Amino acid sequence: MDIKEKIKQIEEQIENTVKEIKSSRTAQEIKMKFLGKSGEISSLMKNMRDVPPEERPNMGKLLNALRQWTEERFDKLESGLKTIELAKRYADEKIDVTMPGQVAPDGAYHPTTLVTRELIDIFLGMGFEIFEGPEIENDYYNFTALNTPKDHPARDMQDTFYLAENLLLRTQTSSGQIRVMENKKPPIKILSPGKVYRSDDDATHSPMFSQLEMLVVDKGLTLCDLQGMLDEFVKKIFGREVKTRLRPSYFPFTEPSVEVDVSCFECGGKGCRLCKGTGWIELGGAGMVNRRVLAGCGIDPDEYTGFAFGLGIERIAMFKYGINNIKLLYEGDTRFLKQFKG
Ligand code: FA5
Repeated sequence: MDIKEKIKQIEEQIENTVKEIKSSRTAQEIKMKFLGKSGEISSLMKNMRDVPPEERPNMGKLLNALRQWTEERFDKLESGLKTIELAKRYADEKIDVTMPGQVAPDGAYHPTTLVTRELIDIFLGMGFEIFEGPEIENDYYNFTALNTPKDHPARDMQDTFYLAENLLLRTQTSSGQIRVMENKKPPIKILSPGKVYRSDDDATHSPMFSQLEMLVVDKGLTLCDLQGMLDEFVKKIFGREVKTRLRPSYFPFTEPSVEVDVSCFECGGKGCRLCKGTGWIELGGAGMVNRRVLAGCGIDPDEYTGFAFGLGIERIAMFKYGINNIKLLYEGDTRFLKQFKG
């Protein structure tokens, strides 16, 4: 076929194709079909080799003109389509700033989080450091090192979830005491908050709950130091008029051991429903760290003494906010939770 005729045919083909193109992207793709390396115009150019030398200059001119025309034709089309596309995008994304916005509901901190933060804040103010131990513990840290070897009757005080023979869900944050004392020499002043697990389930007991452990080890500490610190802590969290009382108790890892009570902040100690008529509310367990526990961690019990205290965080949240069933703290019911918006 005559080259001029071929060029004309390509031009017509381009004009027909261009009419069908609706997007700048297609325009770009089709342009490459004509002008790309294996495009139609490029293959015509390659055929120049077979043209007699005297016709080459003229033919070269014609083909260059075709290439330039094609390029311009597509560029014009593409830029026209881009303008239309941009205008459409602007129209689609147009925002009426005078429309009322969609307000996302505000979240609120969970009461357990609020109380945990408040407790931590108080102790940090007294110079404590935070230590977080693992929730999956081995038998040694949760029991044996806490002077509760296998077959010790005190193991029955807590119903344990075992994962394997030596692996369990920790029943108390006291396991953190050992992990700290093994790695740090006195003076020690740590606070260890976290989740603990026991096979317990009623209105005031949950299988998963949170504890806060406090441990101080130094030279010359006595039960009076423990009482002084608890007094200060209780006044900060419940108010200056609230009193503290220590009652004899038993924990294998403390000697002597005490139960810490506070005077009922609802009735001031006269007796009411909250304190079940006793005038006192139980906060948690405490005591002087047992000599055997200190020695087992490589701390000389003749040189150092220590005291520890462990409380249930949900229990404090229940007292503080008047919550009568611990389950409410785990159900995630927003009607309950939004009442704690700070
Ligand atoms: C202990 O767990 C000791 N490790 C505390 C301790 C620490 C003693 C340091 C001495 C020195 P106890 O089992 O009493 O003690 O638990 C402490 C607190 O956890 C309780 O006073 C109670 O507030 C809370 N608690 C216990 N079981 C549950 C439960 N199932 N659900 C919610 N709170 C619980």
